[in-house]
Amino acid sequence: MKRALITGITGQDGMYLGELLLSKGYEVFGLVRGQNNPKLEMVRSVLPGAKLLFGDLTDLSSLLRALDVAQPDEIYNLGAISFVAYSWENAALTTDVTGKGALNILEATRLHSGDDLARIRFYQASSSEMFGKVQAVPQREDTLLWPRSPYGVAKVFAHYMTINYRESYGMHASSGLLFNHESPRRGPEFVTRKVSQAVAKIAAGVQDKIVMGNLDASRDWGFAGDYVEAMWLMLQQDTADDYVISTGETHTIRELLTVAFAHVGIDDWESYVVQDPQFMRPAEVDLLVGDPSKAREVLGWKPTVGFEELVTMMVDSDLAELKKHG
Ligand code: NDP
Ligand code: GDR
Repeated sequence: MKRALITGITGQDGMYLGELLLSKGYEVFGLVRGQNNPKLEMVRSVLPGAKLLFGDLTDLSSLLRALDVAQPDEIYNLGAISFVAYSWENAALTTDVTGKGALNILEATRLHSGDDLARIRFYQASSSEMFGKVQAVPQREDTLLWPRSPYGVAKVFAHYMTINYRESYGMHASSGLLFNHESPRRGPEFVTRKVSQAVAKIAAGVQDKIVMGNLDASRDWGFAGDYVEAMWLMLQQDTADDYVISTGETHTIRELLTVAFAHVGIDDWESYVVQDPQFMRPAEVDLLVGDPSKAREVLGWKPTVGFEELVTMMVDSDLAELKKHG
């Protein structure tokens, strides 16, 4: 039985990845920061077989302790401060967790591995946000990185540290340059879930407006369930490498609003949307669209859920949630 340690198991991806690994017969260990996290209840119900260990990416000794208990064959570093807008408010903390936290877990893995440094397979959650002010369309593994947020800068540091540990120590460390991926488990602060929740409430007559930021940005949105499969595939390869994971399609926030509102029978979405500068970012990433050819050719990976299906799945889930709670 293989053993895996997931940091960020209480997040959207952590839960999907945990389900995938449990279904493949893995023993799953998840790093959690404390008892008071309201998401723990959901983790325990979605991942009943997972063992939760206390630790924090900013605390190297806690990571070493977790590795000692878990004795993992595979480590998935998904833990991060991941909300881009928040990263301007807390740039230093974002750097510590999202950037230096990755270095801490790489270093803990190196120290724990002993003489056989390629024994443990390591996954780093890199991001399309690293492309920032994009230097090529579509973006590929070798496109120049130009991050536009403190979060993006921290992810670039973590990305190159992962490559550096692979090149310096021969570690089996791979990095997935994942484009935006969403699901009914997406945090409510991210734009897709903010829209799906608001549209469900507007359709139910319990909310009348949604307050938004920039509607012109374009994102390459896929389904989180598909994307965790790509993470696992990367660690099953003989050689560690870096891969873009995306759908290859891009859509604006306006298109997101159009599809979500149309799904509940509302065609004039503009009458429900208010723009407010508080949701505009100091620097925006205008256009993301990834080229997933390498992942398709080497990993045999391809997305199964398209944009409209993803948006309607999220709206339906929020409608069902509202109904459940009366
Ligand atoms: P979430 O924001 O849903 O989850 C983030 C996780 O990180 C949570 O489990 C959180 O735990 C944990 N975490 C936060 N701070 C720390 C810390 N100091 N030590 C340990 N863990 C911590 O993110 P997603 O699931 O959406 O994303 C997973 C990873 O993939 C992240 O690294 C993200 O940056 C990256 N990514 C995500 C993309 C996406 O579109 N979803 C695209 C590309 C990359 P807690 O519950 O305690 O706060
Ligand atoms: P992003 O996702 O920044 O791409 O990072 P988010 O959903 O927050 O924003 C996407 C785009 O929507 C615009 N936008 C708004 N965004 C939010 N959150 N709220 C609004 O009201 C709003 N109005 C417009 C934003 O300006 C932006 O252009 C996500 C995170 O999961 C990162 O961790 C991950 O690395 C990247 O995706 C890839």
